[in-house]
Amino acid sequence: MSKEKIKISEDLYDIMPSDYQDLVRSATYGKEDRGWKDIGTSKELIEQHSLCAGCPESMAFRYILASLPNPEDTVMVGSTGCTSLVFPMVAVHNIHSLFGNQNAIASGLKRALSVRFPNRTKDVVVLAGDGATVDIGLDMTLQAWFRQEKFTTICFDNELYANTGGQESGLMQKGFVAKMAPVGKLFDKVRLPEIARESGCHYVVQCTVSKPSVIEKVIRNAVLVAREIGPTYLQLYTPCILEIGKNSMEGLQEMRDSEKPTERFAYKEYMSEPAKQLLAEMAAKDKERKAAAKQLAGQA
Ligand SMILES: Cc1ncc(C[n+]2csc(CCOP(=O)(O)OP(=O)(O)O)c2C)c(N)n1
Ligand code: SF4
Ligand SMILES: [Mg+2]
Repeated sequence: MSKEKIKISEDLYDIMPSDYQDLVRSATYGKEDRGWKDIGTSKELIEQHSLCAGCPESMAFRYILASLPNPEDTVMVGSTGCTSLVFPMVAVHNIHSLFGNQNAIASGLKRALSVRFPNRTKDVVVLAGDGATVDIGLDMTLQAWFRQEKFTTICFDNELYANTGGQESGLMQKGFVAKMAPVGKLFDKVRLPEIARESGCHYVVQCTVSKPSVIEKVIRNAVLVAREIGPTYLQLYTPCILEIGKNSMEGLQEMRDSEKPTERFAYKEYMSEPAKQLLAEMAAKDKERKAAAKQLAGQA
């Protein structure tokens, strides 16, 4: 594990923005117990990113990037939308795909990486909006799950097409009126977590990004299960504060309100039997490793 893969060429170092130099210098590559607690002393996302001030997608990006178990051997696949504008500013390899095609691209990428690097573990993680995942890309999303492709799909669910000004999406809640959808949504929110489970995903979680510790846990679980068993899916509520008329300080409260047990983003988790077994084995090994490290530190 090393930072080699994101190192800036010496010839170009002095002309790279200082922010970018900082991104490379402070990324927590190579750290075994990396996680959200590193945020503050580490850097995974340039501060001058392209999202609106206070957009919960930026928190979500930070928590996810800090929690990837193996960032130096991870490739993220993005799709058009507010999320895609952020990818040039992160310290993880990534590729952009045509809107909606992200799970097809990720399928080919994952297979190609296994052939090219047979002796290395390479993780692939898709990160796309609800429009890309559920509407225009639904066919590609489902087919990747049916084929049991071994990568994680993350949907930033802001319940509309934010980047193009607020059109209706399948994940929009019933009755919601958006700037470019004046009639109001006529149907309930599509139950994609349930569809994911029924389409072969081995680990599925729906939650908000209000708690970094929760995001760290679900990201690690989703990536490790995808690596060993098969497709996994995370649906994260990242409200578009611009569209729902909140100011930059109000995104967190919006998520807290929406994750109450009776609300539409109450925490929901599903694991297949093989996934349960794998995660239990991994937790036991992790406990052993930490106990051994503690003992060693005590002897020193
Ligand atoms: C093939 C194609 N179709 C349509 C568009 C226009 N387009 C760009 S972003 C977007 C909506 C994105 O919505 P979502 O996936 O929910 O992401 P968000 O912006 O909400 O994060 C659309 C329709 C495009 N760029 N390419
Ligand atoms: S338009 Fe909405 S989702 Fe996009 S960056 Fe702004 S607040 Fe975030
Ligand atoms: Mg969206």
